[in-house]
Amino acid sequence: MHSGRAFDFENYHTYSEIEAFVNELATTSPLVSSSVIGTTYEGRGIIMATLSTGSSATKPVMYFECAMHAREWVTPATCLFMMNEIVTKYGTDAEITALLDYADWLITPVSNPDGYEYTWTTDRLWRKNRTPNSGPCFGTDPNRNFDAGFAGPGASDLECSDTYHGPSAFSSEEASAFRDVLAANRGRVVAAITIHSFSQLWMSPYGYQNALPTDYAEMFRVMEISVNALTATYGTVFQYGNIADTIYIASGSSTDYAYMGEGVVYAYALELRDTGVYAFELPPDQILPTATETFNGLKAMAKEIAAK
Ligand code: ING
Ligand code: ZN
Repeated sequence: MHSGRAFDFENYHTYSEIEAFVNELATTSPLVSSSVIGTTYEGRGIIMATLSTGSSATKPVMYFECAMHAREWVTPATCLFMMNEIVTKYGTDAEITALLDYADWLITPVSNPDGYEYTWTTDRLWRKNRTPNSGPCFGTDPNRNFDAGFAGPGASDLECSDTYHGPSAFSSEEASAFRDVLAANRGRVVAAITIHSFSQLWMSPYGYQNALPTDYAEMFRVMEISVNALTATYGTVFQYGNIADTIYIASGSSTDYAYMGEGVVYAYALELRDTGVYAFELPPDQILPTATETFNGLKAMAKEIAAK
């Protein structure tokens, strides 16, 4: 089995470094292939890693995506850490081996590369993508741009707002790429996980309204098990529940779309460390602990799904 590369999780990385890492994994590990799931306004490819034993086109699929919001830097690091763990430990770690034998893991480390690049070059706290609007302000919030209560409460009609929903549902490449990944794997997708920071939350639908989905009991059951595994790692406390009551009402999100549009019951939105001390600028020495505890939560989740 390939031993993986000693990727540096002690520092944050540019989008080109991230692309190079994914491509290197694809070149060196038979478990990994890389693909481009969309092309952004500025022409960047949105790169996705498919981790698969290659044995079946009918296996369950679990989709994970990070950095739909540009400034949430600990999230791409976490997506890359998960890839690295799976590649380096498949075949030796019994839990990881069972989880990759159970499902294909599709991982998009940076859903919004134009915004991510902009946080490196120009504005560290940029959130949206970088599409021009009719006025002077740039950007659509991809996590308000999905066809799930689109343009409802908790999304802004104002182009200058950080939660601008965009001119129409799926107008952004970032949201339509996510939609297309789920559609391409229709019938196989058992989990869709969107990873944000910060606030230490594990959340389920709905975001667009306070009413609870019919599958909420099962969503909650698996959430609780996942959060317990996360917290057991280093004691980091996470709150959990439906999006609307746990953080705020937000319409047009990927999580509601995965559930409402594609019927994915294990549709979760995570908010990683911290609770506001460093906020989006989490010190690099917290990358590894954050990624480790998050992956422990997600492995516990995957194990529960596999056992259903
Ligand atoms: N928080 C998320 C946001 O898009 C969220 C919270 C998650 C809302 C999932 C709706 C659905 O506002 C951050 N930090 O971006
Ligand atoms: Zn976010």
